[in-house]
Amino acid sequence: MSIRNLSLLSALAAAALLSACASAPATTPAPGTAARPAGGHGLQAFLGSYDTNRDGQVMRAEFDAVRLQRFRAADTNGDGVLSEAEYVAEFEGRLKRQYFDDGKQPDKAYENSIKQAHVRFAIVNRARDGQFTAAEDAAIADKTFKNLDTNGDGTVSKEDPPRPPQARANDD
Ligand SMILES: [Ca+2]
Ligand SMILES: [Ca+2]
Ligand SMILES: [Ca+2]
Repeated sequence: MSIRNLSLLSALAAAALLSACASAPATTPAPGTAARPAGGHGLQAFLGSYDTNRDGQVMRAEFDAVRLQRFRAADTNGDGVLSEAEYVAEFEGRLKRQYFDDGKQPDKAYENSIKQAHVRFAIVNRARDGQFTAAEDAAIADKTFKNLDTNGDGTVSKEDPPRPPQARANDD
């Protein structure tokens, strides 16, 4: 009996871990739209990625901790900065996991997402020195968080009224 309970517990723990990685709503993106791994757009995805204590809101400390953890995990050669290869590999790791969770095979949207990750690296690496630093990441994180915390109370939750959707400039 206790063994059964144990295995049930570990199954539950695994499920909780998985759901922490996956972006919540299984909405199917429009064809041609780049796939969004966990941490992509939308409050549900944001909570799924960063609300580590599952209280329905993301405090700044939670957000910063996950970002830092992700940055360090991505820095596979441990030199304190991310090369383009490290940056894209980290993104692809999350994308792969999401495809796996959704039972999908890599497709056109997958390829587009990887291409976009390379483009993003060029954008985030403002100094164009091939190195994305933790400081650069922190500056972007600050913007992202403030953008989502629309009522400005220092946490991101469903209490934050959504901003009107931005007009999408791209159509491929
Ligand atoms: Ca929380
Ligand atoms: Ca590195
Ligand atoms: Ca808020």
